[in-house]
Order: sequence, then structure tokens, then C-alpha cells
Amino acid sequence: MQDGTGVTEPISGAVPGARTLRGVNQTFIMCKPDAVERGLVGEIISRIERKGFRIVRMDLRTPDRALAEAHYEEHREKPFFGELVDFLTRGPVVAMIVEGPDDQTFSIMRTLIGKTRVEDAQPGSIRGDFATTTNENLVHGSDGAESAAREIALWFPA
Ligand code: DAT
Ligand code: MG
Repeated sequence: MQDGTGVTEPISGAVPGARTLRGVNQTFIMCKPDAVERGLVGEIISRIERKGFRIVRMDLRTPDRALAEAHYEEHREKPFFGELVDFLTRGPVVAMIVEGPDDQTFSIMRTLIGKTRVEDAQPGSIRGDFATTTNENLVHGSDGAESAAREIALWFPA
């Protein structure tokens, strides 16, 4: 939400590189291949917009392995990493930059998406309403300002 002043300088203490403006925060959101395959992109985008967030960039593309591996870099050592990269590269995804209010953007968006483990994802959330597995869980959202800056730069290099 804009604060009405039209001021757009970075908030002091903001993560370097984060596209953080006064009153606005950008996060990286992605409808994963299962969402595209199942025809749930409209449903997901609709929930994001109805919540009051604004989509400012959007692109349908099939990521190559290098991009998928870089995106999930933090999970490189996990046993499910290979499967995760296979999944993300199997078809088109919808990559988006989404704007929301202040620092709450990340937590609000993560609540809208639902918890990672399928058994924890609450009904009412995207994963809670539509996913039945942890590995194919429809949507990705940055978990904080630092990840958002990294992921936006990765998917939408300037
Ligand atoms: P999130 O997507 O909620 O940020 P994460 O960053 O911990 O969750 O994991 C990235 C993705 O990896 C997640 O969306 C689904 C998959 N994943 C996580 N834990 C898993 C597990 N134990 N088995 C299989 N896939 C898993
Ligand atoms: Mg994550």
C-alpha cells in the first residue's frame, strides 16, 4: 500500500539489493508446473489479487536445470533436491513479481500459500485447498526480503 506521500527512497536498514520502497515490498511468486498442468493458474492469481497484492511482472516459461538449481540452491544437499529440480523443469511455470505492503508482504503471502508440509497446510490456503503432496505444492513464495531480492534478480535480471 502506498503511504500517500509518493516517496520512493529505500527504507533505511533495507536488505541491499532488495527492491524495497517506502510502503511497498516486492516478492517473487511462482505457479509451479503442477499449477499450470492442472489449470490452477487463474485460481492462484485471483487469490493474490483479491487479497490486495499487485502483480507487476509475469512470465510463462520453462526453466532449465541451471535456473531451477540456482532457485533452490539452499536445498542442494537435501535428499529431495534432484526430484525437486526434475519437477520444476518438467514444464512451464508462471514467474511473477508481486507487490504488497511493507515488511508484511512475505509473511502474508506465505500464509496465503500455506505451509510447506502437506499435512500442515491449512484449508483456506492455496496448498491447503489444492495440494495433496509436499513435493508438488503448486506455488512458491519468497520467505523474506533477502530471498526475494535474490530470486527476483535470478528470474528477472535487469
Ligand atoms: P517452501 O516452498 O514452503 O518455501 P522449502 O523452501 O522448505 O518450502 O522447500 C522447497 C520445496 O521443496 C517445497 O515447496 C517442496 C519441496 N520439499 C520440501 N521439503 C520436502 C520433503 N521433505 N520432501 C519432498 N519435497 C520437499
Ligand atoms: Mg522455500
